[in-house]
Amino acid sequence: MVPTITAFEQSPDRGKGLARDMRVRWALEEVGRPYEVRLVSFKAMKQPAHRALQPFGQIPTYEEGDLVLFESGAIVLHIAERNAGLLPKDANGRSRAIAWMFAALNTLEPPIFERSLLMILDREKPWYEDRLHALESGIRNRLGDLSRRLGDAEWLDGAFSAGDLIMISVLLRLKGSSDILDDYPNLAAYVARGEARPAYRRAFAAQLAVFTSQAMASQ
Ligand SMILES: N[C@@H](CCC(=O)N[C@@H](CS)C(=O)NCC(=O)O)C(=O)O
Repeated sequence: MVPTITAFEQSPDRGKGLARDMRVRWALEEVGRPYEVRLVSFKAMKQPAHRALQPFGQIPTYEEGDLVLFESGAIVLHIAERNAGLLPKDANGRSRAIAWMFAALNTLEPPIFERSLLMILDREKPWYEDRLHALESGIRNRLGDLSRRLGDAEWLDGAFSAGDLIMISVLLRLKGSSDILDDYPNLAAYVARGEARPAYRRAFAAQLAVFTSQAMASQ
């Protein structure tokens, strides 16, 4: 059965990989599963029909037969559990890969995402610079720890896994809006390795195509 995911009809970054359908597309590409995409407007996202799929009125969602899922991490975990290629075969290795998914979503993504929101919404506030500084110093602490753990390894724990997929997806948000990652060369190289994967490139192209085709249609 071909799953259907939802994505932004109008994305703030115009399909440059930051919206969270990207990580779901990437996971599906990694395991070789075709998928369909239903684009939703900001207005439609907040209507009851979409909230039945995603209680918070957000994207992405995932529908496959009777199953409806929300939360990008849960969706990627589902894909990784049902298809070969994103989780190690041994039980302990699987648990460790899942721990890295949680680390990315719980420990890294909150301050990184809050920094992005701050830069969009609060630039004019008198406390903007102080808050930015506090967030960036917290982010740098986390990146330092992550960088020391990764060392010169290719991926976080053995072969590429769903843990790397989510971690790289989260770190990518820093790339477009700062040069923070450049201070951690092994993390910058780690992110670049993720972006170079054919599955990532296919997913990125598919997300971007939504917006390039809209631009062409409006000409
Ligand atoms: N924790 C959720 C976050 C989902 C989320 O924030 N989605 C954003 C797009 S990346 C969204 O729909 N934003 C519009 C809104 O919140 O109104 C997940 O990982 O799926």
